[in-house]
This record gives sequence, C-alpha cells and structure tokens, in this order.
Amino acid sequence: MNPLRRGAFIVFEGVDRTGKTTQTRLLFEWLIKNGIKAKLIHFPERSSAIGQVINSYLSNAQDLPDEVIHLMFSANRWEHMKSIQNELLAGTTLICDRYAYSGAAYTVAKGLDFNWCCAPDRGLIKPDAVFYLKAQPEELISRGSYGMERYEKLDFQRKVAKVFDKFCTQESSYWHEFDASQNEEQLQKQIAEKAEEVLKLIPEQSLEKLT
Ligand code: NYM
Ligand code: MG
Repeated sequence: MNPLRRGAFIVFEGVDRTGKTTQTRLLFEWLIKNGIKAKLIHFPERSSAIGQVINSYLSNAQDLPDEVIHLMFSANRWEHMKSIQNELLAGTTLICDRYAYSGAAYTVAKGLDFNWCCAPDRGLIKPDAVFYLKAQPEELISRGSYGMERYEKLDFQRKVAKVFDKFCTQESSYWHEFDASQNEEQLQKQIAEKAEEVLKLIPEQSLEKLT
C-alpha cells in the first residue's frame, strides 16, 4: 500500500447492545489480517480525568446537569483529537466505537435541542464512514437484560434510536446501515465488504471537519 496514504476513520454507532464492541473488534482483526495498519478506539474514553467523571456519572455514582455531562462527553472527544489526527495522517486506520452522534443521540433523548447538542462537536474530525448497527431495542432485550449503567432502559433506548435514524437519513452520503439482528458472522462479512470500499476511496479524500 502507498505509504503516503492516510488511514481511514470509521465510526460505529447504534443503541446499546447492538454488538458494536464485538463488530469493531472483528473488523479490526480482519484489517490486521489483511495487512492494514489499524487501531481500535472507543468513546467515552474513560481513563482521562474527564473520562473518569463520565464513568462515575454512567455508573450512577455521581449526578450532573444534563448540559454539563453532554459537554464533558464532547470534551472527552476533543481531548483526543490531536492524537486521532496524528494517527490518521501517519497511515493508521481507526475503528471507533461511538462518536459525536452518540453524544447528540443520548442527550436529545433527554429532551434537549438537537442543534444545541450538535454544536460542541462541530470542528471535530469527520469520519470517512459511519457504520450504523440498527435493531429494534425490543429485539435486543432478548439478548439478555440491560446492564446497570444509566440509559440502559427500553423506553430511553427507543428515543435514542430515533435520533440515530435521523442522522442516518440526514447524513446518508457517509452513513451505512446494517441489520444488527442478523448473526455475528453474516454481519461481519457485510461490514468488511463496506470497509473495503471505504478504504479504496481514501487516497482522494482529505480530512474534513464536522459542521
Ligand atoms: N454515551 C456515549 C453518551 O451518552 N454520550 C456520548 O457522547 C457517548 C460517546 O455512554 N450508554 C453513552 C452511551 C452509552 C454509554 O458507552 C457508555 P459504552 O459504549 O457502553 O461504553
Ligand atoms: Mg454500554
């Protein structure tokens, strides 16, 4: 592969329990097997000081106003922007489990304004592709009960799903929807095919920002 080629930035989105963590790992392994330099990342990134506040909020150890936690999720992305940019320009493909769209979706689901929610993430590096793992929250429940974290409730997940659907329609040029209710292997195959297409387009594309 051309050494001057930058890496691709591929984001996975979807409600809780759609298999994002499994599928990001499977895609990462597939890329490595095919000789593509790749790295897995995940937001929220819980190890930084901001990440630790987010973690204590999600585990219900701490309460914060909706606006404050929203801005912290965004700040958690901003604090990693320089390293994400450096990795991409150095030729590493980044597979990212959740990004700014989760930020908007979970806060809009609480009733806050869509545009207000998107504003703090404007200027972040724009993904080359978003892989949207879609399934009805009702169906996902059959995979076992939700965990103990904040937001892991059926009625809330339904509201989150609506916002992801809106993004998928609005940002259709780089959002790709996958049926997350099918089995792991089938889903992985479809994802790998799409990733291959995305990687082919990278040489012509410079890094863009979220607007
Ligand atoms: N979440 C995640 C948000 O509410 N806003 C964000 O910006 C991001 C990135 O955190 N229920 C929520 C969605 C999840 C929770 O994520 C933890 P994960 O992927 O389960 O670690
Ligand atoms: Mg979770």
